[in-house]
Amino acid sequence: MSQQTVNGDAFENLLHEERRFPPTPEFAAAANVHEDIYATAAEDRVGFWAEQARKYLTWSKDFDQALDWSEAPFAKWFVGGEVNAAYNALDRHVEAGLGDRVAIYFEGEPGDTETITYADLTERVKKAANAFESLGVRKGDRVAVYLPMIPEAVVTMLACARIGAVHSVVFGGFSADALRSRIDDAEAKLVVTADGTYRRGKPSSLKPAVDDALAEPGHTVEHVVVVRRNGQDVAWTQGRDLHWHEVMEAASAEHTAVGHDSEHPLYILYTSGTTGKPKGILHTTGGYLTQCAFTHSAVFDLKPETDVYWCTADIGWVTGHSYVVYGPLVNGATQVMYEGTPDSPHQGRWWELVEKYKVSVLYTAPTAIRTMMKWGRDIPDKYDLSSIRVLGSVGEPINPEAWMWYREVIGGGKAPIVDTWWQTETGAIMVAPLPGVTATKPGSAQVPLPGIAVDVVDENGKPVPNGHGGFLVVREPWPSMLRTIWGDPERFKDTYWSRFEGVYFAGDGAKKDDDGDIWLLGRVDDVMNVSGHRLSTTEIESALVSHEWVAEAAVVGAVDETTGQAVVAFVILRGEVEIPEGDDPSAVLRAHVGKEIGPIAKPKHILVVPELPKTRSGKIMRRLLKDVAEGRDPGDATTLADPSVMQQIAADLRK
Ligand code: 6R9
Repeated sequence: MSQQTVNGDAFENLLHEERRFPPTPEFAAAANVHEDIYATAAEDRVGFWAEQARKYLTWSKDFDQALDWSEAPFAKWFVGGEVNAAYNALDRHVEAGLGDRVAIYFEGEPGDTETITYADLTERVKKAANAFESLGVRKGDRVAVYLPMIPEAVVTMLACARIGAVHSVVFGGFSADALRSRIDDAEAKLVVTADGTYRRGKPSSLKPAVDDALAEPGHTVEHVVVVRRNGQDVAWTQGRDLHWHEVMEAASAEHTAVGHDSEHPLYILYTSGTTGKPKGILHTTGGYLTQCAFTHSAVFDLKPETDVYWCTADIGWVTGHSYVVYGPLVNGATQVMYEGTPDSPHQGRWWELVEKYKVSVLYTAPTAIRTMMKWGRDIPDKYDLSSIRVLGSVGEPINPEAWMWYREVIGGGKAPIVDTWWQTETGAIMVAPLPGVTATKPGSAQVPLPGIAVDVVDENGKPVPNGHGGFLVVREPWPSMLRTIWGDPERFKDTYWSRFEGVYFAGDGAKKDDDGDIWLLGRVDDVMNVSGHRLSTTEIESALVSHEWVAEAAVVGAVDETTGQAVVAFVILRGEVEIPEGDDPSAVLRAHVGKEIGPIAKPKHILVVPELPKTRSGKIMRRLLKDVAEGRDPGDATTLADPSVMQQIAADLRK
């Protein structure tokens, strides 16, 4: 049976989650949006988005048509409108007298800090816009960005947007080869990078990878602008390489933003497909900004005057694009930006920052939460986290256990948690509770946002009834949807629009519970088939993590002669647990999964490991674990945050 089939019986073992956390009356009363927003959006979906576009953005030319879907699946939103992303993120706040408001509290890993107001940031972006133009970058040209989490990353992205150049941010953790293939695919004219950064207290370099990437001729890059960050020695190619500080010093601080067409490309961001070369996801301007700003305000209940917001995502990830750069700045938020790792110089670094800046809205990933759980609650308990009033989660399903820990330990038992489902392709949040409206439920992303038509369908594209699982789809176009795959419109149609007629196929398994709330079950290729029973990796991982010994778990289906596939689990135990003498963790955990889900779900093997292989965006690389589970040498591990993890696991298994 194909791995890509999920049917109504797929998830017989649905989680039964009875806990509910309604908003307090005070929170609900003061919230940015209320219950009636769902009905308003349902009445006139496209009109609703047109209203948000005019509410959240300043258009230099108003649009005539909200949506043109006549060439579906190629959408055009806010047709005829003109808008400048950088003007919306910067100048207009300064013009409104908010120039002194802090835009970014930057905290470097070594402890250096910078407080950047909206006026400062606007000036820096104007200079960078002039500087890039002086290097020959024109509207429509592509600029590759290979930078750490430093303010120059934000400045670069907004400077590109200002002049209509298309940025393509590449993770600082990616190899020279990965960088080169992305530079080539987008035909980038300029690369902006840094000498390096700091990771876990040590300098970590970036510029050498750019040099390697550009060593072979045949590329389109004319200049490389290099930010001096960690001061390490770097090789220099005369004529090609330029120092950021020199270029910026020479540039004028006067730059007038002009509106770009609503459908003008804003950026390309590469994301890995199931096979083959990465897909260059293309986002355009008006629709993307509208949905980023709306969701940032509605889902996080952001109050720009009083909140201090912190999204821990790297700008190399879509979350960094939509919820570090565009959403928050368009909304005039004050935010924290942190360069380094959460355990440098100590495991309380994040909580120290929350206390120091009085962070009130925190947005992070389940993998980080589970890591913090593993380190133990006594670490966050040392800090004053009472400023926190909303907590967000993104990137993976959040297990109910991690959700509860997040709520209790970080949110003081009162901050609502918003579990936000979306993708690089969707551009902005699609499914999430609204913190002043929805009674939240641990582990579920729950409800499509107003104006978003998400559904769960069976193999034939028919909506599943409550209590059943299937595929997550989007039925109607949405403003921040990807417009195409860069240079490959056929692949765009094949990948997303061919599985079911006329609807967007997200590639995620999902179920509707008895209340109709949506639970995400991982990628459809993460569904296992054990003796004809369909099991989701997420469900078994959730069951494992619900055991008090377990901090994190990853489950894969490994080929098995008798059962088709067998469940193999990799677990990290919590630092603080003491396992009673004579207890075998594997046996105890197998029994626990049997009790939580049913005997069929019991992993055949449970391997206790020190770490799990993860990408820098925090997603577990199950492909590599599958290789190990099936006795193969795991292949390319260069996209891992820590490539040595696979060696550690392999060494452990040989013991
Ligand atoms: C924003 C982002 C997209 C994939 C997506 C899904 C998983 C993201 C999730 C979630 C369950 C959530 N995912 N958020 N799964 N619950 N709240 O992560 O984009 O890097 O493109 O990944 O991440 O599998 O399809 P991206």
